[in-house]
Amino acid sequence: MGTIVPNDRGRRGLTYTLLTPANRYMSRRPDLAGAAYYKLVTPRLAPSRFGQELIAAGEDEVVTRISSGCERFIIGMSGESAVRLGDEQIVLGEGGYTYLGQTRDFVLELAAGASIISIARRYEPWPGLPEPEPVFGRLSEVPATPTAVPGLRRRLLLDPDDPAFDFNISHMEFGPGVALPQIEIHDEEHGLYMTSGGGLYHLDGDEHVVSADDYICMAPYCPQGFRAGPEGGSYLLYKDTWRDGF
Ligand code: UGY
Ligand code: MN
Repeated sequence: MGTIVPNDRGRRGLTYTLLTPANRYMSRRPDLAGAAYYKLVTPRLAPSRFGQELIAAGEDEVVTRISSGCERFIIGMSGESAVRLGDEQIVLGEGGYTYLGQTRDFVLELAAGASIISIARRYEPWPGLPEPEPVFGRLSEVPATPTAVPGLRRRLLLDPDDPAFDFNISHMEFGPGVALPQIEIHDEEHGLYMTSGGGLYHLDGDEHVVSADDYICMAPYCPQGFRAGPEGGSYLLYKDTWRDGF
């Protein structure tokens, strides 16, 4: 007997998953009829405390009201997308993003063919700190700050010094051959979406070739490291922050 079909790098490890475009499998939701809807991770993948999804409109536009009781980060990946908050329409488009606290109800609009990534989690309040106000920004306008590693720059899309946020989103940008300086092992979990280039990802003792549009979910304490390939690489990184993990 031969193999069923060749696998395409997708993997479910004990402390991580790697989802490639060829391994993703579409889900359905009543408000997203006609759209491609991929649940990259949900809290059903224990012990994940967040969800991340990719929504790509088909031939029809998507207009849906979101009132889930979660805080959300939404970033436009391609085409024309927008968020309507009360009377205000905030255009996202490629690289435009928003953070909306969990008490905000809003309408998400995607033109035909547009796509977005959305991240949601139940907000973990901290005594004395208010829910963060809505944030609107554009990836290209966030300063890319150099790190201790030459050739590695990081854009922080939410205010890293505001402890009211219980997560942050970074855009990590690696020059050709540039690597993280250590195999990190930490309590915070990650949702990682490769936005360009590629390289080699170390995940809990395994090494995987990764490229644009791959997705990795890392559980707490998943050993992790990355070296970019000859064209460099970048990824969007969710990381919980400012809380004690309990
Ligand atoms: O901030 C981080 O944890 C980051 N250095 N991790 C990663 O890129 N895998
Ligand atoms: Mn990390």
